[in-house]
Amino acid sequence: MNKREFISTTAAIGLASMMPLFSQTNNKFNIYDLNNTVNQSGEYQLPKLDYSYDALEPYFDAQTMELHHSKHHLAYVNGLNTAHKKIKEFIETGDFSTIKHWERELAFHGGGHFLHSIFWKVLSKKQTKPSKNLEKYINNSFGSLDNFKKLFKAASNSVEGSGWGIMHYEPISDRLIIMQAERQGNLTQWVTFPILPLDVWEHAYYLKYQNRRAEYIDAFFNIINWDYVSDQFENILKLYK
Ligand code: MN3
Repeated sequence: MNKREFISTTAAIGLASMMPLFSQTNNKFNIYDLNNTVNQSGEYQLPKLDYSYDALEPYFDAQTMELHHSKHHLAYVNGLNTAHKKIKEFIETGDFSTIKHWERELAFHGGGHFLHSIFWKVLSKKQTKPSKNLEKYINNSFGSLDNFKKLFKAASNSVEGSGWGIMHYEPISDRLIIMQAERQGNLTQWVTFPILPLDVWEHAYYLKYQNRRAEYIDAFFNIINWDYVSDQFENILKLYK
């Protein structure tokens, strides 16, 4: 009996408690190239990086990259799996008394897992440029690539406490916007696609840049993987055009 048959059989004979913790996924989500963030049995997993920890030196140092990926990101993956497990238990027991806490955990660790997964992808030392179409959107939305950098830097640099600066595509207005996200998601809005996230938590830069977040942001501009950003932007546009 394969897994799918097992699920339908157990459901059919009413053994809901025997259902696997995570439902199987199709892994057909093409945007962001993030299929390696969930395994075949539906559990979240730490994605492998497309490059070595020292690949972004001297902009992002190897020690920070290793800690950031193998410790910090892994903690979000584990936290997200735990939150799913707990919420599944609530469904089974009917006791939702601590749901508020675990919904916060779900959002916090889920935000952490997916933003970091995209963050690793938007980094490269290949000296790439935005595609023609993305450049057109950047120009229409901000005036120029230079203006984009000014706004992105100001927004990222002024995030209060831990969080992110993120360029999003907003389908409703068909333009790009830049938003801050406190922690892993506060201050965001819905129905937008993050296409260029920058982690501005201290753990992302403190070893090398200490309190000089602005220098860290400048370093980031040197290693943006515009090929990836452009490709994912095109994938998102295809959903709407
Ligand atoms: Mn981080």
